[in-house]
Amino acid sequence: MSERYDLYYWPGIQGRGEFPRLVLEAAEAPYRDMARLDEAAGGGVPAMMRVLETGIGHHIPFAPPFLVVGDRLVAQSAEISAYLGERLGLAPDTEADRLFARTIALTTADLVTDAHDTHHPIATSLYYADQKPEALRRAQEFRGERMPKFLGWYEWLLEMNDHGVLVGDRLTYADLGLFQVMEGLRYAFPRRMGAIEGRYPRVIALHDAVAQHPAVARYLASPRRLPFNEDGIFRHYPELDGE
Ligand SMILES: N[C@@H](CCC(=O)N[C@@H](CS)C(=O)NCC(=O)O)C(=O)O
Repeated sequence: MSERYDLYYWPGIQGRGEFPRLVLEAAEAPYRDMARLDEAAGGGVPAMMRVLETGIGHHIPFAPPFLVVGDRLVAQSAEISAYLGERLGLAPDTEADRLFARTIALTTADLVTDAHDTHHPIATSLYYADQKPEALRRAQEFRGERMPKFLGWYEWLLEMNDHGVLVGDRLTYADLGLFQVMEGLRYAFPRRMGAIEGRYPRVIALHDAVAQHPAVARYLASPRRLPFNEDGIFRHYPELDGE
């Protein structure tokens, strides 16, 4: 497959762009990370805005991340990951498993939104400082109810499958997504994760296996992998964390 993949997203953060980016990196696919390409070379925010305003053909994405491959445009982090995974050998084989991999990726996207909403429970357009009381309540609920519910579900899927992956018998984009949320949750909620992650040994084993995947390990050690920060989805505000 010699087609080039152009991934568009905001520069400076991992954010939701990191989900398709990990698929491209794990598959060692030829891709341009448009967020990190110089504006002078046709990348950066202006390039992203151009596609958001004019689309590719009549296909206009609602929000980044989105992927452009020739005359095709795909948006939604889970949908891009599925598209790439299925083309690049990081998806299961059977239709039943492929559908379930999509189900997992979409559920992971829901978890990402829940994590985002801990620091922006009222409006993305407002500063965190302007919605802090609501954020404190939302984060408490997220830590107490949502984190164990999501992590327990992943653990259960791994318990049901003998292959050490969430679906099918080899690593897929669904597993890469779980790796990324584990990284994000550990960054944003280190105290909570320290208190509960021992309950999910299979999730941790899969996270560690992904980190050791040769192409992923090379990517993680490279400058292409940005550190988490307080502009992204997973933010470490100590007051939102707790055991
Ligand atoms: N469900 C979408 C959410 C996309 C999204 O919320 N993108 C953010 C950046 S992470 C954005 O720039 N949104 C602009 C907006 O919603 O107006 C996905 O998973 O890709």
